[in-house]
Amino acid sequence: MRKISVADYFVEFLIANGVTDVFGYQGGMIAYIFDSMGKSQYRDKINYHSCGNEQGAALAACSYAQSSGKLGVAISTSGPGFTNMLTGIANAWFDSIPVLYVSGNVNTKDKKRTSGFRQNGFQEIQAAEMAKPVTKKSVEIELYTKYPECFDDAIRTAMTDRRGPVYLDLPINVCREMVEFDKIIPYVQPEPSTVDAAKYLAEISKYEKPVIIAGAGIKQAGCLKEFREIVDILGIPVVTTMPAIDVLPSDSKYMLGYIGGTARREAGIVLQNADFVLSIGTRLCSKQVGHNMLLFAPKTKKFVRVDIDQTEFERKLKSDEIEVNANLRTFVPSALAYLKNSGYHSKHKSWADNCAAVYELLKDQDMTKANSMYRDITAMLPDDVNLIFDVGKNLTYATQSSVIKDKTQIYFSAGLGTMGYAIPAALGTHYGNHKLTYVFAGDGGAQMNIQELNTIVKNNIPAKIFIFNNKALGNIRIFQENYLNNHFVATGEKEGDYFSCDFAAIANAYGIKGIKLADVKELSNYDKLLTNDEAILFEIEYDDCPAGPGIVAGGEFLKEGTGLPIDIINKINDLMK
Ligand SMILES: Cc1ncc(C[n+]2csc(CCOP(=O)(O)OP(=O)(O)O)c2C)c(N)n1
Ligand SMILES: [Mg+2]
Repeated sequence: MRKISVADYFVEFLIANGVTDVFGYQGGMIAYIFDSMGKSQYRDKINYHSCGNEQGAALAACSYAQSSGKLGVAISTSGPGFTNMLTGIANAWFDSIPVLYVSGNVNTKDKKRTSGFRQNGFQEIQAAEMAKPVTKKSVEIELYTKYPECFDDAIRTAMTDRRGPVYLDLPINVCREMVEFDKIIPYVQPEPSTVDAAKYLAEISKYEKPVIIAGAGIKQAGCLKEFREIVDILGIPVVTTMPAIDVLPSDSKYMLGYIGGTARREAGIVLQNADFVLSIGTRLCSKQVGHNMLLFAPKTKKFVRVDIDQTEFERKLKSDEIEVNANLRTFVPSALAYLKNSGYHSKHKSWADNCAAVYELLKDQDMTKANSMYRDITAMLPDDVNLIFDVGKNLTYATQSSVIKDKTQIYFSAGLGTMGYAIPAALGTHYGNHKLTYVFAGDGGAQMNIQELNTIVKNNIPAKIFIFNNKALGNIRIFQENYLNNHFVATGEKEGDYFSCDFAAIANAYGIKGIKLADVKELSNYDKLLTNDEAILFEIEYDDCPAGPGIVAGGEFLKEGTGLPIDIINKINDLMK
């Protein structure tokens, strides 16, 4: 039997579970945990990363988990430390990311509990209650809680089934308690129950225009390689959701881009003509499917939805949809085994070729200057890197036009859509998979967690950061154009009530080389800086431009929006017949 403090036990528990990185920020109520991580016996087994703000730490833990496949961990003090962290917790919740969030709290005897007054202990806050709606489990640890079981349950909950965050409220006196134990047994992922995918796959050959809708769950389940094999064997077009544009490289002949409100046209056109849809690894939120289900994939005769989370079927997309509640960790291998064992031969070459031809026809349509910038920059980047996007019109350009190479992975705040995600997320991907990370953000989003530039430079992280400075909250200006009669309030520097800044100068102040680019072509002068081991920030000032085609999900993708030449419309109509 060994006997150590709860704080030491917590650190040993993380180490036993393969956690090598913890993101956080100091404070009195979390000082015992930092103290333990700093002890010589743990120092070479676990790294703590002091961020500039708990929100940065909480978001870094998200991209760490996504890029490593491991549990993310972020820690903070009570009160404001916890409230700063809450945005990251919500991000992990909506994007199904397994992160353990821990914040300190006042002594258990000083908690206000159910009393009517606002606060008893200094910086006390009812964190567990606040975290409850955005976590799989939120636990207020009490004195004499069975601490080892509590930590085991936390990791199991975060990592099993549909993944997501767990929050632990860890009062300061609990950290000082002692735990007696023999050995820490690490969490082992249980095998999900098996599913027979054959009967759903066998259906495909009965239809003429089948399409796969692929979501980010494919990446989370770790079955990207098998998914790509399935696509090759089936030989049918794939449309993705916005967070899943990297499930196939951009140059795959089956890749048609993503669907939804900020998408380009090609995926929407193809989906509107599909007679069979297999949707896997996505909950298909309203941003992707629109609000009128009759307009979503309207010609579909069979719609198969595979989702790990039974509760998602409460939102019916089609009254006769086939609902398959399955973990892709078993569904995808089962589907692949069926295709291989049955010697499946694709019967859809001409349909797939026609869809690829639509893609080709539209490739240079709806391209704004900003779209071209994203296409040109990402084309210059090596394969097998991390691309992190922020939120705003810049995200639309990024997902519409980035060149995604074979092994490149993308990250952004999808469900929560939190500006300020991208810069701290570079910390997470760096420690998560040690691949080169490229950050793309707008001026508004970049300012929201700009303090993490300091964390990046002080930790010698070779993040390559691009700030697209249109001196405006461009995304909101679209809203003002469409719904508020061009009444631009608090969205543009030119109106004098929104303020951008000199990002290159700020980078220099933090100790990162900051370079202003008048034109993306100038990047070729800096090609070494794009791949070397130092951080760099490029600021690109440009005039705010539209984000085409501007068709809401469920709209008429061929006809609406910024408009297409009539000969292209006719050719596409012929191809989709
Ligand atoms: C934390 C947060 N606050 C506000 C918003 C609302 N919002 C969405 S996009 C956007 C504008 C983003 O501006 P910028 O980062 O400059 O990007 P741009 O649209 O100009 O490319 C705003 C304010 C948000 N998504 N997240
Ligand atoms: Mg902007």
